[in-house]
Amino acid sequence: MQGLDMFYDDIAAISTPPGEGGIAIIRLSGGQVIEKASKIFRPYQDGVDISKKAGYSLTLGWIKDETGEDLDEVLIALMRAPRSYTGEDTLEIHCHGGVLPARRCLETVLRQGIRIAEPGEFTRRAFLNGRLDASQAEAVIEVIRAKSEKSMKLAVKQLSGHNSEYIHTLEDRLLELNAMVEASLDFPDEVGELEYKKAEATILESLAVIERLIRAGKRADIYRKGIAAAICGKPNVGKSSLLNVLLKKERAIVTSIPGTTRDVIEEQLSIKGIPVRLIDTAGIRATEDIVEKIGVERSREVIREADLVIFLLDLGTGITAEDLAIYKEIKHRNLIILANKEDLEKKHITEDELGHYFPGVRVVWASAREDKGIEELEDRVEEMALGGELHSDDLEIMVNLRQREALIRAREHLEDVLQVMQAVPLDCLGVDIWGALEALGEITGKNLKEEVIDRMFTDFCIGK
Ligand SMILES: Nc1nc2c(ncn2[C@@H]2O[C@H](COP(=O)(O)OP(=O)(O)OP(=O)(O)O)[C@@H](O)[C@H]2O)c(=O)[nH]1
Ligand SMILES: [Mg+2]
Repeated sequence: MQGLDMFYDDIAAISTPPGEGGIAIIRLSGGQVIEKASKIFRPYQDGVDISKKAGYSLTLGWIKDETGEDLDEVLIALMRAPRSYTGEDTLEIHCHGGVLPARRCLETVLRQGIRIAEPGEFTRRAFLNGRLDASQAEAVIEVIRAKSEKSMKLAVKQLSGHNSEYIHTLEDRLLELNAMVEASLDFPDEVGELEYKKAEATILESLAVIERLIRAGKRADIYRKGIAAAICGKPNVGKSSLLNVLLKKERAIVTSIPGTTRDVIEEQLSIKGIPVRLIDTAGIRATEDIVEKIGVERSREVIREADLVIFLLDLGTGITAEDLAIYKEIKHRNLIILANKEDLEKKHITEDELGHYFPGVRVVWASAREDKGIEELEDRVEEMALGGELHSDDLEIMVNLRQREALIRAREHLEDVLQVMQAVPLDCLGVDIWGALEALGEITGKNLKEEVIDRMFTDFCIGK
């Protein structure tokens, strides 16, 4: 694909989000954009011509509208091919950050025979021009969309080429194996036991790496998408208090009157780097109050849809029939029990009772009011969210669905090689080794089909 860049037309888009801000940026990319922009730009300093300026330069001046009148005062940042985001000549117009200045500047730019960019088109060009590989290009949107520090960190690693390094190492290994296989074609008599052993070891090692990458992908998904956790329990157990202490702010009303929360309250927060949609619900009980009744119904719905349920018990009241009725509804869910109000002097629940009524459920002893045991709860939430995907040798990288599918195909090919290895001549293994290599190549973007490339950029915003 490289070398085609001269055939790409000139594109432009507003790269900053709509609305008011300090500045707005209109980004232009393509072979003629500097020339074209120079026609609508009046520099502050006489004699300055941006089309003559070097890359990485800034020029202050004015954008002129179609009548030649000054439209807005702007700063122009110039990046010349190939040292730009897209790999082409790129120019950014930094105008005042309002809806109108940005839109009017863009209109003026478009009048120069530059077309509006499609979503993700700048990054697509960066990929097609070899500035970023496929995995890195996909990381761009992950960085933009990151919902927690952790997912951002993972995305930045992907952007810096971390995933690709693993893939290249795997590719090197398999190419070496393939060379060995090919050598066996040329010198069949010299291929002995040793080669089989060596080939087998290489494949097993490669499979182990692929396995770890697939696992990392599953984990990363949780960091990327997050989970929904519902707090449930009978009235007055301290659900809203728990929401507040986890959020570290007084979000929900807390009173000693049972039935205080009547609606579902939702807040987004990050627990151990996992984006969590935390939902406080109305205390579940039979009630004649119409408003509360609707609230209870809504709570049930939310609890059904949550990935994780935090079930609160009150150490002050002991385990009641109400608790057991709620437990019956939720016992098949991903459950953590929080035995709340541990600060109370007199506790009416024992470990034995917990084991008896709620066998096999993890229990955290805590005080939402005094912020005790909350950290342990956070650890449990992390554990449950990652659902056994936690291993000490886990890779700290993000692997998206497209990449994971390619890894699974590579794994299948290598498993085939392993299976028939002893039965067929070494040279017959080449097909599957190449199959695995092709699948791995898709991750970094070698030989990607047009529609796959299209799909990669469907989530992007305009201007990126
Ligand atoms: N001693 C003690 N009291 C607590 C604790 N957590 C909550 N409470 C008290 O229990 C009462 C009810 O707390 P809420 O957080 O409103 O309980 P809730 O489960 O949201 O109640 P509803 O919204 O009515 O279902 C309040 O008086 C809280 O101060 C705790 O850890 N220890
Ligand atoms: Mg409440």
